[in-house]
Amino acid sequence: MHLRLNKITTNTLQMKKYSFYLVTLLGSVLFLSGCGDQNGNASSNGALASNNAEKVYVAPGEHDEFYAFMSGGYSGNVTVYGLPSGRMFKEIPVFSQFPTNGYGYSEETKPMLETSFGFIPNDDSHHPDISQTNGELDGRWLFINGNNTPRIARIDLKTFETAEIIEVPNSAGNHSSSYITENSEYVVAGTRFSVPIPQRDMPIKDYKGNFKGALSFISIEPETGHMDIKFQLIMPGFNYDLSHPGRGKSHGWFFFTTYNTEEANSLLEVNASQNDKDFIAAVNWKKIEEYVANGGGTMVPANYTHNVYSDETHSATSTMKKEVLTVDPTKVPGAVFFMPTPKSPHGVDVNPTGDYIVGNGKLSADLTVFSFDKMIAAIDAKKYDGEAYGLPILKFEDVLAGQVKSGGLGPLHTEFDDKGNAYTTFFISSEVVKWKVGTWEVIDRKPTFYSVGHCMIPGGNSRKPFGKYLISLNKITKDRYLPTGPELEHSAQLYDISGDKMELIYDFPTHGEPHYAAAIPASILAPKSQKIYKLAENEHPFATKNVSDARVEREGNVVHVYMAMIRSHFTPDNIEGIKVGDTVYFHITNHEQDFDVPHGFMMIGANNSGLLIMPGQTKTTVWEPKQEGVWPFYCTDFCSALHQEMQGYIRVSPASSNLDLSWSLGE
Ligand code: RUQ
Ligand code: CUA
Repeated sequence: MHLRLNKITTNTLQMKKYSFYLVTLLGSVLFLSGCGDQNGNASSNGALASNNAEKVYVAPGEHDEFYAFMSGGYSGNVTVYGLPSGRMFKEIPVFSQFPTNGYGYSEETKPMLETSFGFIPNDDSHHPDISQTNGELDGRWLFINGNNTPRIARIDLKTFETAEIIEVPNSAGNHSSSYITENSEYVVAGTRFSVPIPQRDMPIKDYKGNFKGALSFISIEPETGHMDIKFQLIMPGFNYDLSHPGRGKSHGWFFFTTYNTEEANSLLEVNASQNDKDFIAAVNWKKIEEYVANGGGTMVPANYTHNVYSDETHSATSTMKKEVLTVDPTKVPGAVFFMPTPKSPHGVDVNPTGDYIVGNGKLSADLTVFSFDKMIAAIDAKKYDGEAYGLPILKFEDVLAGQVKSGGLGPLHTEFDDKGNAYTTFFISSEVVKWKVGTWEVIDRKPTFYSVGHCMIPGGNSRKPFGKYLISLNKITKDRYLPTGPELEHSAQLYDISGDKMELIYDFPTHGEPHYAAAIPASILAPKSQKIYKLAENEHPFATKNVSDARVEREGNVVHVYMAMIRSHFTPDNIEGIKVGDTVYFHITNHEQDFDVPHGFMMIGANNSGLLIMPGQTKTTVWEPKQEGVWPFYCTDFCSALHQEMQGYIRVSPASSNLDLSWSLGE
């Protein structure tokens, strides 16, 4: 007990040091009052309460209450955790090649990573969001943005696999993404960097007034989930940082934060902080939808890929799309308004009823809360405070609902519980602050260790949050865990928010850099989780559905191996007649029809990843034998007591050899 208390005191001191460093760095005159409060809180830190161990303990064989999907940041992927245990269940490959199971390496999944720039092996994934029906999580799909090469991915929550990726043209730094409207009509993707539209060779100094920012509304087909860019709003050349949908009464609107309304192109850390206020852009997407339905907008040439994975063929296809519908917002009166928001806002968040829009000005101590009703009243009264590039600016005082005098520094993101409370993370003062929606009073604050980015409450971005836990997704990990050299995993912290005061109950490391996360009760997802792929429904063109069909075929220098696998044998397991210079495709079908019996495949010297093949599935890897000899392959997944026997040989002859193909079928 005593030791842990010391540890917390040390951490608090280091946190203060770190905070100080950052504040100094910012060269800001912001005050430091937030830290004083934290000292008091740290000594009554919830981690000392003995029953906290029970709160996070999920006994062996028991299941967690929530699934949490964490973005992987620069890993490009999504990781799946259980709450409250913090146990990691799966890493879902999305935008990155993943040698663990061959995603992005197998012939079937390579098309998933095709873009207009060619094949891209990775990305930076930021903000997952779960599909909704009537504003509540429905657990069908998870969407996430690729930030670097602008893309949106859809993950199927039956298979926990990436099912679709669409590229977003006219965008760069796809950050104000991938948020869902309350009936999953659209997943929205906004550009962070404004760029020349269309892209062209021009001087960077001519940015101002010439670069533009695209906000893309991507429709979601209600049955299949298939995505299609319905329209792109071509906005002024600001940076569009984050966004959230309206809900309830504000359904039909979407809110985007902007910064760099100065339109600086260099030294942004100084030049983009000149304006006291940037904007939250309020977009009436229903109005634009109507405009487009009546033939509005301009179809322009564009190149972007649409990659779709099929569970029937176990293969992805990549299609290059050639045009996109753009909309000039000044041509749609009543569609876009700017609300002035202090101090370079980062997150913009909408409360569960849809009444309030919270702007988190990251160079500020206060939060700015706008009223949706007041916004509509100001729009109806046409009370404007000038315009920016032809788009009306509303008067700050007219739309302001209240300000949260937080006492914290560097607010980034806000989430909501089901009891009318909001929770905001503060990066600089390293804390989560709980406040009351409507009275704007601060109710509680707890330190995070350290430098928190997003926080997340299951369903916190919906009409129906599950306000039992909050996770803070922290950037700095040092001294929370055993050191692992200079590179540390980031750290998540779990707070019990069921009472009046938040209690820190658990720490756990996360993979990559989780920005946002999304969580859902396990009771919604677990019963639907798919266990196998049915072999009878496998429509892969190279599937070997009967072991007797296993064979090897040559077409010139290309050899196709139709291979089947079942505990604990490959058919065929001996192949002769392969030659140096051949390209050999192994099309391997797993004949198991039991849950959790994958087999693996690796071939010595293959310049490729191995495969991990699920029951009923077919996957293909390519091998180019470079040396004569007899070369083994084997199963990489310990699948039975005879797993070590699951192996085979390939005889490779010189390029000039006349040896005919032959293979063993185990007769
Ligand atoms: S985000 S915290 Cu605020 Cu994309 Cu990272
Ligand atoms: Cu199959 Cu080990």
